[in-house]
Amino acid sequence: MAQAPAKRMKPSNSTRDEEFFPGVSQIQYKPDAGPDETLVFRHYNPQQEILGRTMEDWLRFSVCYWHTFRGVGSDPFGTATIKRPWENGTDSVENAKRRMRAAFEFYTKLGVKYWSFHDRDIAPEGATLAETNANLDQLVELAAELQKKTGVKLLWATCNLFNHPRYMHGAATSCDAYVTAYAGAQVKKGLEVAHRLGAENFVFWGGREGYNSLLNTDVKAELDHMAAFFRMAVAYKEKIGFKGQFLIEPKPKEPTRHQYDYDSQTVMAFLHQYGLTQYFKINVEPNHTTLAGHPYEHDVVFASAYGMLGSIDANTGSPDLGWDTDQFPMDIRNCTVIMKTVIEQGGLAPGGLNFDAKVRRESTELQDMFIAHAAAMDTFARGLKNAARIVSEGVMRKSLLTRYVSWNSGMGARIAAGEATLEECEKLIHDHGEPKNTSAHQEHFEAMLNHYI
Ligand code: XLS
Ligand code: NI
Ligand code: NI
Repeated sequence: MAQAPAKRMKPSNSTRDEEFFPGVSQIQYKPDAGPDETLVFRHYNPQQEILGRTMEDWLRFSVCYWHTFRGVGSDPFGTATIKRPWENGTDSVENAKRRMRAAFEFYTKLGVKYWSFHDRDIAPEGATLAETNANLDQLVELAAELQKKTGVKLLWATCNLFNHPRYMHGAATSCDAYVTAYAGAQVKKGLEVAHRLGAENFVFWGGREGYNSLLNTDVKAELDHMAAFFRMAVAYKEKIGFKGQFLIEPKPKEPTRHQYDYDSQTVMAFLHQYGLTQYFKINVEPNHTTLAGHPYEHDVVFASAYGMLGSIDANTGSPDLGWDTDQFPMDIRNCTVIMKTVIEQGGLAPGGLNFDAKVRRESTELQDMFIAHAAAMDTFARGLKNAARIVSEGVMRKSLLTRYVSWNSGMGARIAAGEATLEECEKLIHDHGEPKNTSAHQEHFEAMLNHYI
């Protein structure tokens, strides 16, 4: 595999001064590509219309900065395996700028319209908050310039409130109020940056908002503090007029033993409990969903059912491993069921499909970055086409509605409308006896899904 794709690389005709991917030109739509041509799109044809909207509009692909431009292939057992040619091994602002130019060349050649980042991905931390913010400003100005030049937009920004040692006990849920105040200062700046770059969303992922031991944790106090922190963020968002959608990204654990934003339902209950529902939606990451012990599409379906699905961190894991391995989504069945929900809710905008995914640490060549993204985009494009047929033909939906037909009239309709009483229930059963057993036809549904995949 290492050899084969290299031969396919064409010399680039770019006229830029500095080219970081000279071996790769714009990825093309080539429906008749052969099986080993993996630097093309076979299905993703951005301007093709599906159910009255372009594929590009349905899918709203985004590349994440942290994995694709900061990932070096290290894991808990091994150091870096990936060395990118634009990196000079320093954490300087100059190196960060070169990296960012490489990133925008990548987005353009891949043909995505969006990117996403954490504040600390794009600029080095300084000795003080003031120094850190000054570094960030330099990179934000470059990002604004590159966004303008390329037309690539910011799907979302977020603050890294988990990596620095100060956040070891959490950020919004730290036992140390001074640390929470630091996180507040960081989020203030993060919101200003998101506003400056026209971010369409702003994500909160509470990496260390959870516990490792219940013996040393006041869970109620920590959750109260988290709600208070979110209220400060909402107030500042409104003050500066930032219009992006706030998103919370659930994850059940890792790095903490238990993370408070466990899954979609937990986040919705939290928001409801603290009166915050109207200010947030959910950014579902399927690898987190499976980590929570749910089927791949579970959180997407649950969030969407309550009108709370805001965006998707499109990735997958290896359920046999039980870690957040952030692999590229390559499973057509999974992408089909996700896109079915997206179509049913009328789209994801202002959210999108953000590839929170990293090439394996053994995939060390530059072209692997392109192949991984292009193949995952193609998988979602296939999923979109399949899902469009499922939704427009309506056969599966009809079968589903048939299961619930008893709720449309009589006692079912009265219970659903809140008009029935327990006494009426009792009378009905005395008069008519045992319910008839009806089949769920699960295999019928599975076979129907396979028809479309
Ligand atoms: C980690 C999360 C993280 C968020 C952004 O597991 O997926 O990458 O998406 O902080
Ligand atoms: Ni994520
Ligand atoms: Ni993740």
